Amino acid sequence: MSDQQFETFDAIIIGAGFAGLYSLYKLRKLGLNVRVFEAGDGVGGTWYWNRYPGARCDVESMEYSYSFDPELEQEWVWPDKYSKQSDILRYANHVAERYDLLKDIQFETRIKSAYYDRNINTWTIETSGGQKATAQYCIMAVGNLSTPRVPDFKGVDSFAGDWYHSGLWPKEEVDFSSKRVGIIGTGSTAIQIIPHVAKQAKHLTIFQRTANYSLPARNGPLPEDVRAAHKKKYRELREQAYFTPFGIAGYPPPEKAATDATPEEREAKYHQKWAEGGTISYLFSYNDLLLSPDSNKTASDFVRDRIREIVHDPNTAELLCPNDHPIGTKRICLDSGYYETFNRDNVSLVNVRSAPIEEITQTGLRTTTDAFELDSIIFATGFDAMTGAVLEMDVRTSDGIDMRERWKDGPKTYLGIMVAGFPNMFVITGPGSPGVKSQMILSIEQHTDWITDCIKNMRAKGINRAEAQPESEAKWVEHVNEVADSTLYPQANSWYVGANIPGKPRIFMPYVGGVEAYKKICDEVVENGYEGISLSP
Ligand code: N01
Repeated sequence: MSDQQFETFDAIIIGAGFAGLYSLYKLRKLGLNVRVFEAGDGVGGTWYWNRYPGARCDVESMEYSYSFDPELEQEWVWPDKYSKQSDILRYANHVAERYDLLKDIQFETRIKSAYYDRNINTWTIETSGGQKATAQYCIMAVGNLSTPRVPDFKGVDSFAGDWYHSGLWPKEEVDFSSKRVGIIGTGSTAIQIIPHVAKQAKHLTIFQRTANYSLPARNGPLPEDVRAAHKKKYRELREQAYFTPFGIAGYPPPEKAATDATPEEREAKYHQKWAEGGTISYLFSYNDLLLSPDSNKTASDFVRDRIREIVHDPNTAELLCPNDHPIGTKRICLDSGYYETFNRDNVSLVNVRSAPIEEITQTGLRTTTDAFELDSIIFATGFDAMTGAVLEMDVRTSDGIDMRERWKDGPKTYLGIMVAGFPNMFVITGPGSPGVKSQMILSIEQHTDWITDCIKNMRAKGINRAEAQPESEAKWVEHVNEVADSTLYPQANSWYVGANIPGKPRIFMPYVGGVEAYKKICDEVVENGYEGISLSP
C-alpha cells in the first residue's frame, strides 16, 4: 500500500440503497463516524438503477417502507397500491434528506477491494479511482440483485441499434415508437416491461427460454380511506409483520391443506384469489402449496388454465404455460396486462428453449433456426444474485483469507450476516438470510438493528473484534439447506440457486424458514451472549 493519507472512519458502509441509508442512520445514532460509498449518483439502490418502463414493487406500498419512525410513516403518502419505481425513489430521497444522511455519502464511487488487517483490526477499502479509507467496521449494504447480467452473447458489440439492460436503464425516457424491439427474458422484470413497450413499439418480439407464472396485480390508486385505516393501525401492523413468514402483515397464514379441500372448493378459492390479485394472497390459498407436489399442481394448473383463457392463440398460450417448476418455487411475477399483451398484432413470442439465441448480429439477432431484424434489444436477463456484488470486490484479510476462495463452492454465512474469517464485517440480507424471501425493507431493518446492537454491545464492553465461528457458520449453512430441502423450492432452476449464471455452484441461498423463525433465532443468539460469535478485546 502507498503511504498516501487514508481517511479514517469508525464504520464504512458500501451501498446507499435502503440498507445503506438505514445503517447510516443507526450507526450515526451510536455516535460513530460513518462514510457511505455508493456507485450511483443518488440514493435508492435497486430503485435507482431499475428505471425500466413499468418498474414497480410487487409488495404493497403501505408495507414496503421503513417502519423505524412512526412520524415518517404517518406523513408519507403512497399514491398507488403497488408503488412505481419513481415513487419509491422519491421516498428514498425524502428519507435521505429528512434525516440529513446525504452529507455522509460519497456518490459515484465504486469499491474495488476491502482488506482486513488483523494486526491493526482495521478494514481498508479502495475505490476504483484509487482512493483509500479505513474503518473498524465494514458494512456490506450491496444488495442482492445489483449485479446485472448481460449474457455474453457473441456479437453484442456489433449490434448497430441500441441495447439496454433493465438494471442499468438510462435516466432519460427511452422512446420505442416506430422501433422493432426485441426483449430477451421473461422473468419478473420482463413481465413488467413487456406491456409498456408493446404499446409503443412498431413490433415487439419476446424471446422466451422459460415460461413463468404471473398473477394479476390489480393495481390502482390507493383509496384515501384504505390509506387512513392502515395508518391508524400502522404500529400494530408493523409488529404483526414480524410474526409472519414473509414479513408482511394482513395475510393470515392459511390453516387448511389443498388436499383437504374438494376440487370445487379449491377452484372457488383460486378464483377468489385471482380476482383479488397479489402473490402472497394466492400462495396463502392453502398451507401445503410449497410442501406437497400434488397440492401445488392444483394451484399451478389453475394459473395455466387462466393463461389459456386469456391468450387467444393456442400455440402462444401453450408456450406461455410454465411447466418446469411448481408455482411459487421461483419468485412469482406480478403483472398488469402481461398475458393480454400477447393478443396484440404487434407482439410475437419466440421459443429460445427449442432454438437458442446463437448471436447478436449487426441488424438484430440470430437463433439456431431464424434471424430477427431489430432496432433495439432489451436484456431482461437478470442478475448475478445474492453473491455477485460481494464477489465483484476483492475481499480478503491479512491472514490470507479470500472471499472468492471461501465462497467458491457457494456462499457460507452465519445468519446471513457474518462470514467466518472476516471479523467486523456485516452483510445486510446476505445469502442465508430470509431477505429476498421477505418484505425486503423489514428484513433490512431487522438485520441492521441486530448489527448495530451488536456493535453497541461491543463498544460498551470494550470488545473490538466480532467474528463468526466456523462451526456455527457450518451449522447455519446446514440448517438453511435442511429447511430448503423440506420444501419444493430447490426444484426450480431459479436465481435462488444461481441457475441463471453458467458455472455458478448450485446452492439454495435464501433462508426459507420465514421471518418469524429467523428473528427468533437472531434474538436467541443475542440472549445467549452472541452465541456462535467470538468476541475479543
Ligand atoms: O431476472 P430473472 P429478473 N437466453 O433472473 C432469461 C426481482 N424483481 O430481472 O429462466 C434466453 O428472474 C431467463 O431465462 P431462464 C424479483 O425478485 C422484483 O426478471 O434462465 N433467455 C429469464 O427469463 C425477481 O425474481 C420486481 O431460462 C435468457 C430472464 O432472462 C428478480 O428481481 C420486479 C438468457 C431473467 O429472469 C430478478 O428478475 C422485477 C439467455 N441466454 C424484478 N439468459 C418487483 O416487483 C437469461 N435469460 C419488486
